[in-house]
Amino acid sequence: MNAMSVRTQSSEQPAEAVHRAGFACFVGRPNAGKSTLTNALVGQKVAITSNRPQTTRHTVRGIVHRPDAQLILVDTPGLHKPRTLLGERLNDVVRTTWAEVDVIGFCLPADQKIGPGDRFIAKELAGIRKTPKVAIVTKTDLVDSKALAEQLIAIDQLGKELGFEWAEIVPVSAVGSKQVDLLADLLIPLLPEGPALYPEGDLTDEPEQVMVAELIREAALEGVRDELPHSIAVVVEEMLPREDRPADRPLLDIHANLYIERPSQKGIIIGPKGKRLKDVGIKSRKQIEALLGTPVFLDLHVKVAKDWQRDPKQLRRLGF
Ligand SMILES: Nc1nc2c(ncn2[C@@H]2O[C@H](COP(=O)(O)OP(=O)(O)OP(=O)(O)O)[C@@H](O)[C@H]2O)c(=O)[nH]1
Ligand SMILES: [Mg+2]
Repeated sequence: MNAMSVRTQSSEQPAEAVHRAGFACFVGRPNAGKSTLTNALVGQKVAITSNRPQTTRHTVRGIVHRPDAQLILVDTPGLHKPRTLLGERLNDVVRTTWAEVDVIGFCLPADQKIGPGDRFIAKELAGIRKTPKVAIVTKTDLVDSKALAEQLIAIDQLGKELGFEWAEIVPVSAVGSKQVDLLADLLIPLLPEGPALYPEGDLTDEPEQVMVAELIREAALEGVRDELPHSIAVVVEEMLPREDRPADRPLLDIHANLYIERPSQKGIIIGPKGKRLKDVGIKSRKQIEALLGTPVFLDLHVKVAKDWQRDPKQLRRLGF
């Protein structure tokens, strides 16, 4: 099979009686588009996304159900040069994950030349001999066909330099919904035969409390700059149905803390007259209500957890 071919429609598989189920992880530099692609394949938001690097901070499983297969995607944090203890922990999570899955999907954005960060990851992947590696060129909507072709050739070359062949090289656009289904078609044959691992209809195994915290963090990431995105952490302390509500008008009380690292960051997060924090609350509440299917009262507080990215004790408290 020619791994370089850009297929515009699903490759026709012969009807197979076997059922496959297994894990494919997405790895790559921060901001490569891993979480957006995970969501596009699952057909629902299971992982938060942002244009800030290092948005994802834990592995998120998204489940794709097909009649002939169950493809469990494991979205991972972007692998990067760590500057904090948090960064080291995130990289450890990625390395543990790719050692455990059936297929590795290495995401490289179409609009950026292969850089030292990508080479570093590819070199490590070369060491994992037993696992098939699929190169995924993301964000193809951002480039023309000539640039895309050059990127495909460069990626093929990268594999050869490191002494391995990609099982496939697949260009996709998660935002433009291009070749996303094809990617699933190509990943599934690389999974082992076996029965479904998750119940029909489950799209993720993220606990609700974690998803809620992530939606708040996603809203808080929007519009903040510099180091601030890295400094934000969110913990949902409590989710309880409000007592004394009529059965047809339930309300869920959610108490959440938004942590930052320094007192000086408080003003930025809260904004003039509290406007920013209020907007974060409104925006995330809408998403939380859609996720949980119930009206929500969101009680959001900003707290300082001094230098939490570097402090093992604080990291543990925040769930890392
Ligand atoms: N134009 C375009 N933008 C995309 C596409 N996929 C992702 N993006 C954008 O790229 C940015 C990063 O996307 P994420 O999915 O959060 O990237 P990630 O690889 O999960 O990043 P980390 O979690 O930080 O490692 C976001 O602003 C996305 O909207 C795509 O197919 N086309
Ligand atoms: Mg991500």
